[in-house]
Amino acid sequence: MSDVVNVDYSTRIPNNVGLTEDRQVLRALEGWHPGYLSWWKDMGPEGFQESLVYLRTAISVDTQGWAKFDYVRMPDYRWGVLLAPREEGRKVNFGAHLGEPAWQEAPGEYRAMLRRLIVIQGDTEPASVEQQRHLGKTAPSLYDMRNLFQVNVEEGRHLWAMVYLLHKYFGRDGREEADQLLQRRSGDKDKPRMLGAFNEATPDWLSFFMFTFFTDRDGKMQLESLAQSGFDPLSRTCRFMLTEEAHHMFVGESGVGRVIERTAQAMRAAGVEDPGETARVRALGVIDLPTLQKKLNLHYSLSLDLFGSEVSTNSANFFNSGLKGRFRESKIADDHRLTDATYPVLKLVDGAITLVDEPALTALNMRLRDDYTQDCAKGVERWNRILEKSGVAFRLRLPHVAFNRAIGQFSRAHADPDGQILSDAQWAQARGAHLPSTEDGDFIASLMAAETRPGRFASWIASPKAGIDNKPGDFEYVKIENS
Ligand code: BYC
Repeated sequence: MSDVVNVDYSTRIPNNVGLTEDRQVLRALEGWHPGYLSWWKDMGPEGFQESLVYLRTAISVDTQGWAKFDYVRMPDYRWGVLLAPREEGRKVNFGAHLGEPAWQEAPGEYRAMLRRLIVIQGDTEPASVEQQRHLGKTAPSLYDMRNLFQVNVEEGRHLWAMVYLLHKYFGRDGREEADQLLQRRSGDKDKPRMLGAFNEATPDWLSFFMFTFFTDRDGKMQLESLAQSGFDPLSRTCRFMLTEEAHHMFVGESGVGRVIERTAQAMRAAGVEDPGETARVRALGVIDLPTLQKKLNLHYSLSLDLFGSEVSTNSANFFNSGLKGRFRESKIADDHRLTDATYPVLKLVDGAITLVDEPALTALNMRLRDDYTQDCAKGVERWNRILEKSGVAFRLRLPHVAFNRAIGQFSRAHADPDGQILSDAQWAQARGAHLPSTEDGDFIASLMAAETRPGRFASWIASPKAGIDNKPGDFEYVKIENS
């Protein structure tokens, strides 16, 4: 464990924001660091804190520095403050301030709104670490264990990224918010994390892979939108976070893909043709495809809730004020003000799901959610190609956006995965067919036994196509005996 009293912070925190000369912020971060480490110890990965993990550490944002691989004990990981390089002459690219120089300080009139956006983004990062803290003990391989820990330390770094902005640009209330980010806890009754999906459990590795596919992808969409921000330090921070985020989604997509591949292999080898014969498939020690679909339904619908209400004045204000743009705003060919534009929004009208044109400004959450759905659909297609190649007669699909929602238009109704509105009684009956039941969870849990021999994988998941950092198949990604 590092000696937090005598840490040389100017070298300890890799940064490209001139921390050594910025005494005030350096002191604020020094003050925050012990609390962070104690949070990491209490709420970070359970066990393995003294193990040597083959991790990628970002020490600068250039191609040489952003992916340095080496063995590191997680508490000694160098959580850096790294922003994408400043673009000379960058402007506000959308909203009422379109064309004005981007802000290098928090704009006074939007300070509270901006702080809230940063705090919400910051809150999700430690939340996901808390949700995943038990998983190390049941890792299906050292390769997967290493990927879990990589995701965890980087979510920690993303928290640092937001805390830096709070300390640097928001003075005393920023410091208070930074402290509170270490106080809330995922799933806690009294001090929950801010957004719904971040208070759900991540009970097993299939959930972890689904989470990194679906929920980290919400992260990607939100970060892409914040990367457009007229508040330049937020934009630069998010741009660099996105480079790390790509690996998280790779972990999710390839993780689920490997589960599918293994199930298909086992079914073929045993001559099981009907994917609906779940008992026979489960007896092979793999996860049956209908259960996989249920997990997908759950994680997709929880992640849709993270986009907020379809029609939202908050989202209009975020955009108008130049703080949060659309997905890849600068590549969209329109006026970037949206004062007269409309956007079709799916709404519940007289009990029926109907497309209604709404002012584009208030429909920005819906638009981002649509972009997200398209991005998810491409991944699902790639999963289905694995099934197709294996000759298994089953296809995964995204459920309708009205399915299982707790936020927005459809939180007031029940719908099945096809978007048929159901009565309470119909939903009570149908629920078990579309969402994981306790029994499904118990079955998955029964497969979750750790496989810690280098190069070996649990029965329910195929090996990856390539190692991390081009390492060979039997590479010891985590040296557990060091614990
Ligand atoms: N749960 O106008 P509304 C990531 C609240 S993930 C609970 O509908 P708005 C990551 C909302 O706060 C990306 N509450 O929505 C992934 C508001 O409360 P107040 C995280 C919710 O504000 C994996 C009220 O309901 N980043 O990075 O337009 C691992 C009415 O809100 C929820 C961001 O989200 C919910 N699901 O949009 C690690 C970006 N949804 O103000 C990391 C920053 C809404 O009335 N956040 N509410 O008290 C935002 O842009 C927006 O706040 C939201 C909501 C898109 C979240």
